[in-house]
Amino acid sequence: MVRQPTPEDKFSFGLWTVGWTGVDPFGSASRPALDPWEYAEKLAELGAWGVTFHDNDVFPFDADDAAKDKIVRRFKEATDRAGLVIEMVTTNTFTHPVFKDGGLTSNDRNVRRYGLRKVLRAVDLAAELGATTFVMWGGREGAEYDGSKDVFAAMERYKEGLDTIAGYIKSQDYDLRIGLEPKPNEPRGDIFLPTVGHALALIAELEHGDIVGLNPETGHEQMANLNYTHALGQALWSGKLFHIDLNGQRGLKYDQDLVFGHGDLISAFFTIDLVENGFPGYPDGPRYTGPRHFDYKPSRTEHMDGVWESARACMSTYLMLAEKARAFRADPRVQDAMAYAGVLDLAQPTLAPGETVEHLLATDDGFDLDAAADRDYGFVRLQQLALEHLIG
Ligand SMILES: [Mn+2]
Repeated sequence: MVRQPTPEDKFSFGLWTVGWTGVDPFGSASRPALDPWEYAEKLAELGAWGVTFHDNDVFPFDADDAAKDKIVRRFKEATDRAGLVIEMVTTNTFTHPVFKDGGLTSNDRNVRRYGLRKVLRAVDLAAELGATTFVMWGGREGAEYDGSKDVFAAMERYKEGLDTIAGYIKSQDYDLRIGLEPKPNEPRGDIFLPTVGHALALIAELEHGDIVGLNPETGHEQMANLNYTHALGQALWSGKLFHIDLNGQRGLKYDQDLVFGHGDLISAFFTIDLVENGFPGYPDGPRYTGPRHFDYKPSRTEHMDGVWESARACMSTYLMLAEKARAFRADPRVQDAMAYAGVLDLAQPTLAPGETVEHLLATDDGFDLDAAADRDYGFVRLQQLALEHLIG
């Protein structure tokens, strides 16, 4: 039996996750909508540490300043009372039809200016509520038709928008970093920044890229048939893993947003192994220490009881996998298998300290080509040991 989650576990949930009423492109709501503070209070009761939200998860798109202030104050009081941290805030630049061609990269300049104002106001709100991450998921930044978008211009505008927002954060002295959330498609046919790699490449071109990093989501990478754990690994290596969105996805289909672990379980195991235990060859290497944030949707077949059950399931799956990943690393058979496989040897630089290319070219190290070609790696045994720990 797995232990109860506590705030020390740093679990957090988007309000839009447990707050999803089941509206999808084919069906209307299958559950009632509660007030934002009701979701927050219940999440705290379940053992969550934090909550996150889009501006319009808390107040309606058309709320005036007075109505906005009132509802935000009430929400903040409820989270304070429940002991919850508002760790991340994000903007909705996808629901309203004005954003049908994007916010920062719409072909319509007036929409881009409007979108930028909406994002900057949400940045103010994030700072005011004490959030330290500002996620930007550009779900409508993209196209269905290649002829409809000048991609060079779109990258220019994306860069301009991000630098404007990051520059504003710096000018206001906010303790806030931006986390870009890549996704390959849905709702647009093709979304800009479809993968973690694309986002890293754009960040490298920014003027204020030092405070822009990533918020990779399990299912978003897996929808592109990519390896989520590798995406986290490369983002960590780049010093850009600012936030994570954990959920479940089963293969190449629509964005399922399943409970964490209800998709590719062995991939989830290695995700948690990386998050909890770090890189095997670098005990002092970069680690992810941020919130364990879930971005999933309780299936629309579930009543409210099932909603809370699914939130519990995300946390309990995480805790079970963390326990199993620790046991995996501590198992002497695993350590032997890792040594046999050469996993730790990869951390050794290929050239000796100070060695020149000329020296490398002048020697053959007495290299035995046939023996090296004949080498066994034993990766299968290592993987089976992981499976034993996972389900044995
Ligand atoms: Mn997400």
